[in-house]
Amino acid sequence: MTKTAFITGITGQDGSYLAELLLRKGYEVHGLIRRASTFNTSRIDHLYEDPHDRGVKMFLHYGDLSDGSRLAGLLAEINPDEVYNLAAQSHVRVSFDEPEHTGDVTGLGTTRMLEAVRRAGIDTRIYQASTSEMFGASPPPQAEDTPFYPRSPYGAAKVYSYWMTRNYREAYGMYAVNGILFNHESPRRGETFVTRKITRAVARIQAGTQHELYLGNLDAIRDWGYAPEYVEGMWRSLQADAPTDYVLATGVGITVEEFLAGAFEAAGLDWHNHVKFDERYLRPTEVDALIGDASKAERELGWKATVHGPELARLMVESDIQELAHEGRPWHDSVSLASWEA
Ligand code: NAP
Ligand code: F7E
Repeated sequence: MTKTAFITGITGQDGSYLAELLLRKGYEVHGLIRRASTFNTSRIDHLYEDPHDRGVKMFLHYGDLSDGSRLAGLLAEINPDEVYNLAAQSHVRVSFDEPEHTGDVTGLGTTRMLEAVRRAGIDTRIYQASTSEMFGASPPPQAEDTPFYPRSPYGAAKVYSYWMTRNYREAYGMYAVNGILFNHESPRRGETFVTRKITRAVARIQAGTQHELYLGNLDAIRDWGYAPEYVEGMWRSLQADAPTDYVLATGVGITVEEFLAGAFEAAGLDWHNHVKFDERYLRPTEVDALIGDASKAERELGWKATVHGPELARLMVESDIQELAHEGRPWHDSVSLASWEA
């Protein structure tokens, strides 16, 4: 029997990789997209099929996490086996500028999804994209039982979503799972997150079209993994017999400066010659160190991250150099995913 999945945030980094994965597994995939005045589907254009053709497996629906009645209508109509709630205002720094909007979408948006499923009365497994930002000031290593201490409006909104997901599981017996995701990156990473900001700049500096790169705090430690591996972990989390929450992380933490050095080295450059400080990239409250303990996911799901730190920096730099050389090329990744297709 063909399984059906509904993905919010399908146009984002993770949504695009997850859509690919589920299509490869034979799912019918439905995605929520926002109406925009310009095209916002560049990450999934290569998956698009004309809905007039026969045998189409991917369908896109306009909607927004701020619109509960639309979500309820779509959930009742699609009746998916699995829902992946990946949509969010996901930028930590921006959440300080837009705390109310972040609370509405990243926080209440999750409740709207959960409530839409509950009211539709459908038998659906739900994956909530929770985050290591919920741990905030709690020192590493962070695991499923580490106390939350969020340090941003984004982190606080995700803590609310985390508890709503658990509450719907406990109150209504719903199969609802939190994935506590540590940072994960890729050539499709949004251009204003620090890894991609760095790797795009490296490509431009090497090409001679950019000379300086302005950054904020270089001392923060992050546990950076590779996004395609994390969407595999999301899917595995929904295949378990019983719903429970899982940390997904590499277990390796490096500083922003170490990632920076690795990225510049990958192009034969020295970051000291190009990087300048700009305080606008500092956050009012910073998360100093996130290093995850994903042993539960390894034990119960057989999931283990294999790409991190310098290798990740290298593959993102290579991709940005190629992208600059061949503007408009289709998305491509340099690490084989074959081993993840269980
Ligand atoms: P992303 O690239 O920023 O994608 C976010 C997605 O959410 C986009 O598709 C965006 O649509 C959509 N979206 C934003 N506001 C929306 C709204 N009001 N209604 C409907 N859709 C909306 O994020 P990502 O890196 O793929 O992350 C996926 C999820 O995992 C997010 O919930 C994020 O908070 C969480 N997470 C990510 C990481 C990470 O390191 N990547 C770590 C922990 C947790 P547009 O394309 O139209 O903007
Ligand atoms: O910052 C520092 C910054 O914005 C990483 C999201 O996916 O992961 C992500 O959130 C670090 C921070 O990611 C710049 O201060 C220095 O310490 O790439 P980022 P993030 O804040 O860790 C979590 C797990 C999520 O859930 C989020 O959705 O880098 N940093 N200079 C900078 N950061 C940015 N963006 N820009 C700079 O110029």
